[in-house]
Amino acid sequence: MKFVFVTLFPEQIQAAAGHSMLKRGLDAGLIEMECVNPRDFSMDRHHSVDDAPFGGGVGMVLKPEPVVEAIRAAKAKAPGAPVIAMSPGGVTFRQELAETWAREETGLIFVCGHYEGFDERIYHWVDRKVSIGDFVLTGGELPALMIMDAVSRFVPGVLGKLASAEEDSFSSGLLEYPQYTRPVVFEGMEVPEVLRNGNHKLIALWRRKQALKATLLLRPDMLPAEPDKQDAKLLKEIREELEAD
Ligand code: 4GO
Repeated sequence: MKFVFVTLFPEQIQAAAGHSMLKRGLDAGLIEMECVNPRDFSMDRHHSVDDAPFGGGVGMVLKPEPVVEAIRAAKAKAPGAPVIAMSPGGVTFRQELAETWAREETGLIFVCGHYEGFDERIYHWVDRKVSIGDFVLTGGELPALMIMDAVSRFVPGVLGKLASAEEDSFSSGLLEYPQYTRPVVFEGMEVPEVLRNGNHKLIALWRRKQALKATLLLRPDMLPAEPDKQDAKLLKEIREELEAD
């Protein structure tokens, strides 16, 4: 999977990709990353990439010529890859989209804006606008990096041999159950007995119940509309226990 960033700040991308799992994935060649800087395609004397908005108003707008030339260069580096503009007005990015892109695409091109955004005409070269949530940032780099991270977790090998992105929260449709490691007692708080007795059936049941409980309390919108028999029983128990508290 190749990620190409159209960005005025390639150092920000390089810095974020130089650690932990992404670094390992890049070093192993499982994922690739490249940056294309619109400033390198600016033809005027000062290499300017922005200009004042027509019609007046505050701030600066990114000029179309250097951005579109940078998108063309990015397309040459990742043929067939969708061109994604990071924008608070785009469709909200979700786990399912991360999974789909990892499965179906060989590359992704992220177009990262700054200042007051792009000249509207660049969107002729963009396949879709994507947002990571309902808030405005100073640039599209952080959202694009988050998407690269979420997609990379689904690229085989990036998480390592044993871990699997399909098994974790959101992909399973529920929030994560609580995890514990040593020590058994920390500051008076004990690891639940069931996790220490080696009964794998009971452990699986306890984890399912905790995942349902976390989802009920924090993201009830994510609960299955028609739970199976076991989930229905666990949810009934959880509701009764919460009422007793
Ligand atoms: C994306 C880009 C927020 C998001 C952005 C988001 N802010 N919620 N800012 O995904 C053009 C100028 C957009 C700065 C960019």
